[in-house]
Amino acid sequence: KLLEVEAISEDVLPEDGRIGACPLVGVIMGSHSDLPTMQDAVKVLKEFGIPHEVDIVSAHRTPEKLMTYSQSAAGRGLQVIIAGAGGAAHLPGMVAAMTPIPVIGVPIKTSTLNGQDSLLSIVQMPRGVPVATVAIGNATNAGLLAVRSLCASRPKLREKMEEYQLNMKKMVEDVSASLLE
Ligand code: RP5
Repeated sequence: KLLEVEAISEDVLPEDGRIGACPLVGVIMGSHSDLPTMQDAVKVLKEFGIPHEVDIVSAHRTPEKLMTYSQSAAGRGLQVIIAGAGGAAHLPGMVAAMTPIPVIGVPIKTSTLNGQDSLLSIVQMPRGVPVATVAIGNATNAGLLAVRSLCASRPKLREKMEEYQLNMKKMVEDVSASLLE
């Protein structure tokens, strides 16, 4: 079963502690075949202790579910949706059309056009209906972007993100130093 709700970490609670144990981020994808890519977003959310849910929602194969999911997302407490799709990748855009919360689109790499089809389908949204599109296959950045968007009202989470960035910087510096040895 793909739908999962992780336990809430105290780090992600806003100052007033309003939010209960409901997922803050929804990770959805057009097909089970997108899961290996989308797992990277889930991994980031787990690392930062963000309560999240994962599900398959297809714009073309399960249109009714797409509508129910998108229209109920904000009311259920979701604050960001990460949507991955490949080929004629209409899922992120259609979700964005039916929810007021931010949608991050992940273009899935395809075998025929290397994901350029997915990228263009997701990124070329009309004015008024934004989808924040990450690079082809880069679900890690989608996860990080979701965490960053939750940081504004969560100081402890912001600290964790700053720590993540410092670690990354240190790793690059260490590699540079080892090259000079
Ligand atoms: C899209 O079609 C999915 O997002 C997936 O990337 C692609 C192929 O789906 P499958 O035929 O592998 O289920 O809707």
